[in-house]
Amino acid sequence: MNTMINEGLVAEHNAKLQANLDADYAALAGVLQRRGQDIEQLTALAQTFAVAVPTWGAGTGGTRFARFPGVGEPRNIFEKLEDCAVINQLTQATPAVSPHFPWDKVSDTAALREIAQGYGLAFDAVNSNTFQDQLGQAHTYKHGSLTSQSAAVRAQAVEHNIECIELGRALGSKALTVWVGDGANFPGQHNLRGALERYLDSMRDIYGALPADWNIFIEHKLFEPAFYATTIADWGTSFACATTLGPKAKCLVDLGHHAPNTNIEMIVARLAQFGKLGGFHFNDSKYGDDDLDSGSINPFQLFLVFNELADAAEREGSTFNPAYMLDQSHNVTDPIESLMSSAVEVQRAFIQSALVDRAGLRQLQESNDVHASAQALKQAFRTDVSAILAMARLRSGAAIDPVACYRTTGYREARGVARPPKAGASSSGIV
Ligand SMILES: [Mn+2]
Repeated sequence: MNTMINEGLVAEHNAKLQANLDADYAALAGVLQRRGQDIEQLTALAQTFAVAVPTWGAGTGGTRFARFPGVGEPRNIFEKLEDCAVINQLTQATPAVSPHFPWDKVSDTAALREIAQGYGLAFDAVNSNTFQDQLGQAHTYKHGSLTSQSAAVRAQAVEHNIECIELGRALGSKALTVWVGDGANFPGQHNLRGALERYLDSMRDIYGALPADWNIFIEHKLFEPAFYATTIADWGTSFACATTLGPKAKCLVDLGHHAPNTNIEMIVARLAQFGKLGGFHFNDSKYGDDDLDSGSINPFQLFLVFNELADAAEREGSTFNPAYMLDQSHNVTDPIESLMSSAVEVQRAFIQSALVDRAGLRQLQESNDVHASAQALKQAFRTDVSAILAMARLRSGAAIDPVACYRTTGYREARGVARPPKAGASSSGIV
């Protein structure tokens, strides 16, 4: 396998930190043993965790005000794959990438797949983009795409999504994520029901082009760029559309796409209950669709989401398999550092949720012991599982401390030389 980081550097890093890790691991093993939990099982579970990295996350995102490019940013999909390979090499938690078209479109898709495989990377859900115009495009999306009043615009948007499916097939992907910014900025701008009817008509055409073993994920978003009424604004609309379209259509939950204080874990429980939870875009936020690093603002919410996922997994068994993807915008950090630490934070919530004694919690709930029920979750959330995550990485050949290791490699500085800024190159595209 091709590695972007010299394996000797990773081994050197791990050798320096291993004695401390062994001590921390032994101490945590003792704490967990007193609770009747086996640390080895948890470490093995942590080694199975995987979350996909979005190709657009490898570059600096920027805001609507400005974009401040970082040093040695990737300028195309091949360079994005190099960075994704670094992230997976040092965390062993991100074995797949989620591409976004048309940015990641290349002339030889088979060659792209081979290069990714060379790094040990697969392709997760593909993402379409009808929220901005591309050079040479026949019709503008200024007034909508899948919901446009114009049949020609809708046809163009449908055709793009079908092309994404074809590209995804060639890459080995199994799902298409559709997010549209369609909606209205003013009351009266469009007919609220008519827009959703047109959306469903367009989506039926896309759904019809799905291979038998594919899913289509509907991503909702409360607002922006439509500030008055977004066509697919909430999980209820997403659920209704997914149900109308058929069994291959499922809902995608982006953690940043809800009103402040929304109980997202309850949405997760509802979608799981009715078999419509397709996947996640993990990120964090304080106010709106901030696209901040996962777990950086509200790690308890992330834990509670995974607590519902653990409950669903226990009920549904191996058929319950939602897609996990990061979806973040990195404006003031090195995207590689943000993506590595975010993958670890999502993995942390996954392991913390595994600490919950589910049978014990059910008993507490049945006996209406409210305080003890709440404490059962808090105890799991308060447990520092860092040593489990680090041991899982060590055993999988990754770095005990991914960011610290990355900083010893000089990778970013070397990319600064190898990737001089290119006029017109864009790596953004955050949904
Ligand atoms: Mn998203």
